[in-house]
Amino acid sequence: PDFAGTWEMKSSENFEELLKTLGVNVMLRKIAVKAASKPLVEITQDGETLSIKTFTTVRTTHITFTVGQEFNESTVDGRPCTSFPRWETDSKISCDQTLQKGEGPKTSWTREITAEGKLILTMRADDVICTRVYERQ
Ligand code: R12
Repeated sequence: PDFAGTWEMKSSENFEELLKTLGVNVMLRKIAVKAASKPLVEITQDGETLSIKTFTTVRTTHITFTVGQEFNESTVDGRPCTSFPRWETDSKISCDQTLQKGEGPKTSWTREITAEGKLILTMRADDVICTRVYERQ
């Protein structure tokens, strides 16, 4: 599938609940929820190698990975983790995260391109799943 493009978010569910589960305090949560309500995502792709830049007013992240190969990133609350992305279906990448230090909720994300050409991001912490739908700009 083609993940490449400049994406804007159309809907988001459970983002604050996700941060709560991760133990983010209420002040940071409010700032993060506001900032994360208008993100911009730029993805470039070369085969199974993806580069994903996520821009918000308070934080910009950039990850590059190849499906099937471990890489280092940070959880959404900023803790360094090792991630293992794999194909869950032929259009969906599923990525389990392992914290590099300390304990915390079990986290993972998925990114999927739908038949309608939307990008669906899910982020999970224990039993809380945040779902965010993006469309190409
Ligand atoms: C914390 C600090 C910050 C944030 C948190 C804890 C903010 C995180 C933000 C995340 C955005 C995620 C997006 C995901 C996506 C935009 C703003 C939570 C700055 O300690 O849709 O890909 C310092």
